[in-house]
Amino acid sequence: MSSAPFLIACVGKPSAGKSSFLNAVTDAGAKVGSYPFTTIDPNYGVAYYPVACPCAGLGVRERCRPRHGRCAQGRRHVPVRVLDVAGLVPGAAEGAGLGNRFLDDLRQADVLIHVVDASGTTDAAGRATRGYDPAGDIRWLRFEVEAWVWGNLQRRWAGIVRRHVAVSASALDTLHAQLAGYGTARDVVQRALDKMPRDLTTPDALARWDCHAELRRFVSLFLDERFPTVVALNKIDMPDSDKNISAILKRYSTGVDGVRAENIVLTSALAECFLRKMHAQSFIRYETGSDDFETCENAATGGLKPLDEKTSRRLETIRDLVLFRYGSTGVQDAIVRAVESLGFLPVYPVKSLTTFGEPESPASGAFRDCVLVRPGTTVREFARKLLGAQMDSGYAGAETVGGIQLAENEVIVAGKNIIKFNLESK
Ligand SMILES: Nc1nc2c(ncn2[C@@H]2O[C@H](COP(=O)(O)OP(=O)(O)OP(=O)(O)O)[C@@H](O)[C@H]2O)c(=O)[nH]1
Ligand SMILES: [Mg+2]
Repeated sequence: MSSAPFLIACVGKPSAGKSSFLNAVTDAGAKVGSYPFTTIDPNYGVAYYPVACPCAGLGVRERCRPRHGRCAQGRRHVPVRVLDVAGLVPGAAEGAGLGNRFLDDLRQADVLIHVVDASGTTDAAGRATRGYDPAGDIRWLRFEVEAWVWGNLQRRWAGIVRRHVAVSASALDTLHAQLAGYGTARDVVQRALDKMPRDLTTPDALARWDCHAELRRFVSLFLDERFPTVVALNKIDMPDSDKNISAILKRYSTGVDGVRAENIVLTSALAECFLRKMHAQSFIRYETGSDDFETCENAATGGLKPLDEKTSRRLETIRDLVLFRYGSTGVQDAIVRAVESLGFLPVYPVKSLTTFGEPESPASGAFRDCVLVRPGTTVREFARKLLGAQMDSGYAGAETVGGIQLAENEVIVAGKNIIKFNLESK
């Protein structure tokens, strides 16, 4: 598959639990430490976005064989990449802490998960403390990301405007050229521009933009479009988290600082890591996202090892403080929100609409591929990603289930997301 898989970047202050979150949702095995800046070089892992697979409804569940990820009982786990970067501190855009080199690691991310330490036991620099109010962390982190993008533009703004005027470019062309380094599609810049007052986006208006006013305002709108943010209020297993969470949910109920209320999730990365480990060692039976686990004492089937008292107590605490109270460890919800906040859609390219796999050999498996595509992606854009140069030489149309033809400029939507491309045989 030529298209790069969806990329989620975990950001946050040191010791918020970014690496723990990565370990909770992937097999990355990143180093975790109770001191700031445990992570310096970024860590990558692969997590899974769960979605109902079309194999069940089309009666080919037994033959469903994803090339990447897996499908169990009609529930498909689509791989998404997760990146964990070094901690950010206030002033990072100006070089504080480990500086803005780490902001640069975010350039290719589709969406950010801001991991916040909700327990109030680490200060803004990630140092151990007590009674810290984490409510402000969401605001300053957003400010730093904004200052980073703005700073990159502002330093060159006079030259950018001079050239813009000299070649009589449109505001869209000029800004898109400048923001392409953030992996930005043209329509993302267009959507941000659409939110600016009309008279500020005419071709000659850019020359009148003040760096600290109009440009800054545009950068903020651009960030909302380019780096949507899911906030993971982490360490919900700790004593003071409850009251901090209530305060944050109240403050963000109307959506400010680039965060929408529905994009706030509650997590315990530590609990998830422990449950996964116990499951891997056959002490418990646990499925990510669920609200409970089985032990050898209450399991419906055998095969689980007995627990010692200490482990048993720790599991009981997780059950009480996390699973019963919040319904899950929340880490999977964070992945789901991250993918869905952008409205990404799973699309299944197939070679046959009868076998949903290879035309002549059903045994080779069905629904081998699933690609997450941006909302608004057209059949043509998807074909180009998938077929590359073949698109120019042999493209002969596209169709979906029921023999329905799809026009090249048609936007791909749910229900028409199993797509067969017809190619001219030479
Ligand atoms: N109680 C509790 N502790 C957690 C949780 N998640 C992480 N921690 C602890 O918080 C500390 C920091 O965790 P890391 O995952 O290393 O944090 P980080 O954000 O990657 O930190 P840096 O790499 O320094 O930026 C460790 O002691 C973790 O065990 C959680 O959900 N609950
Ligand atoms: Mg780390």
